[in-house]
Amino acid sequence: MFKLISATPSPYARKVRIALFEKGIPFELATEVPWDSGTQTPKYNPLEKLPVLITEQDEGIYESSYILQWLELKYPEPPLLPRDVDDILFARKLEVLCDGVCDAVVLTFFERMRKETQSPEWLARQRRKIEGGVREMARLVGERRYAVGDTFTLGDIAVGTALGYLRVRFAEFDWMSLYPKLDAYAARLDERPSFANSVPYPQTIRDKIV
Ligand SMILES: N[C@@H](CCC(=O)N[C@@H](CS)C(=O)NCC(=O)O)C(=O)O
Repeated sequence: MFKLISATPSPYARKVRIALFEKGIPFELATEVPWDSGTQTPKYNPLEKLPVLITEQDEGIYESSYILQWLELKYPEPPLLPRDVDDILFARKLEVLCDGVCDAVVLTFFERMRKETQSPEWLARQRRKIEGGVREMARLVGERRYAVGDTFTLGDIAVGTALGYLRVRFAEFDWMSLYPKLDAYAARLDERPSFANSVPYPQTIRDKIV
């Protein structure tokens, strides 16, 4: 059986959890704090980041977009990528955008840890990316039920997990009022069992990071 190294707030790990669930692939969930010295993450990923999907041969597969592609190629049914080439590229574009928003939230989280030495310029830059990224998500998803085409795909995984992460780590941004259609879309996604079973929440980090 697969094992997945995951963290409770991680949007990247949640992408993989949702893909595994939607594909009906059983896995053992290993919840860790990637920043703490006790984590198994560096044993499997020299970049020391989770998620890591560990195979039965004890091989670590890492980087959420790569894991999703790996799963799609090895376990094509049910597909999480659309069939049409332009639709595939649109779903991947959404993933790039949403991962970028999450990256900006992570950078904000750690900059805020610096307390009195934190940089307002750096925080403003990340905030622009987050706000601009969500504005673009709202534009790209529009009023559709699914982000791409008429079925659930990687596009929905990307947008839904990024928006879920904002609720945990960047709650001061009220994107729900700014983009009520995006909010309604996110609420529909949250009803899916794969989303409901992986609702993110904060973790206690014990080691010093920055
Ligand atoms: N681009 C990576 C990002 C993964 C990532 O940043 N994971 C965080 C947890 S949410 C982590 O493990 N960070 C530890 C570190 O950067 O050293 C992916 O999509 O998998």
